[in-house]
Amino acid sequence: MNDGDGTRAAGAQERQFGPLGTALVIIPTYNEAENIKAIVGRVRSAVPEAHVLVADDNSPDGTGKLADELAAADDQVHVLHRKGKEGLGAAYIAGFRWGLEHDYGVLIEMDADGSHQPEELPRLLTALKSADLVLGSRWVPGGRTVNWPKSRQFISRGGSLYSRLALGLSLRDITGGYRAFRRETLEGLGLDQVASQGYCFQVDLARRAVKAGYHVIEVPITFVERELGDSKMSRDILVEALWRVTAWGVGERVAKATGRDRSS
Ligand SMILES: Nc1nc2c(ncn2[C@@H]2O[C@H](COP(=O)(O)OP(=O)(O)OP(=O)(O)O)[C@@H](O)[C@H]2O)c(=O)[nH]1
Ligand SMILES: [Mg+2]
Repeated sequence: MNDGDGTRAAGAQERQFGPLGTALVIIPTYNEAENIKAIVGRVRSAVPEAHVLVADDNSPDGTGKLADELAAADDQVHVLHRKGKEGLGAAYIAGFRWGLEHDYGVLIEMDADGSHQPEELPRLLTALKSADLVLGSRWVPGGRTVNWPKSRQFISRGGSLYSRLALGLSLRDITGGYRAFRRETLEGLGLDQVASQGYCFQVDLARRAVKAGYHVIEVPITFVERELGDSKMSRDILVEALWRVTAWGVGERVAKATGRDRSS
């Protein structure tokens, strides 16, 4: 479905959706000392009713301590300290579990580096009123990237295209990490089985959501290249994503051909 403003939906059904509860914006961090204060401040201004959870993997640059200072000054800011660097997916899964335990109704993924603009959060939340999962999308009409090198655009578009074809999905931005979930969606997906590394984590969550019949909407976003701090993207993360997506795609085709459904 494409409603004309770039918003696209997969798994669309005419359904009634319940009210959204309080939102928790989960921000995973590894060495984001230069960014953490600004991003938390921007989230608090953009959606004052939402809470923030910083999920820090014991960053050597002291991001966790800075987050503690923000939390001490604001009841709506929380920090999850993890032992060491275990990857973005593991940090999100821990953050999701924390949010579900603390009864939040909406769980949001957002990077710390400013690539995901907090000012776009109200649009994601509005879309979630009639969806199970909203993906912020660079690759639907109206979506765009700012200052992103051509090489990264190529990898991102290529990765989404390859995932779309391999997995038979209609989504445009499958690797993106600016997303809003209803709590029921995460509960229904079963976090135990989600692949936890790098971009695979995002692809796995999206494909599981579509496969489970959830109503997934893509909303255009403007993705801004980070200005401060270092990227944690690596060749290993890309290679892992490539082979895993291929394995999932082959697995699904084999399952279809043999009439068996294997959902992992
Ligand atoms: N807790 C935790 N956070 C991480 C880890 N790896 C990355 N992050 C965070 O995840 C978010 C995305 O990481 P980035 O390095 O910006 O990755 P990217 O956006 O794909 O790459 P760039 O476009 O180069 O910025 C940032 O907030 C990181 O600090 C990790 O192992 N643990
Ligand atoms: Mg980034």
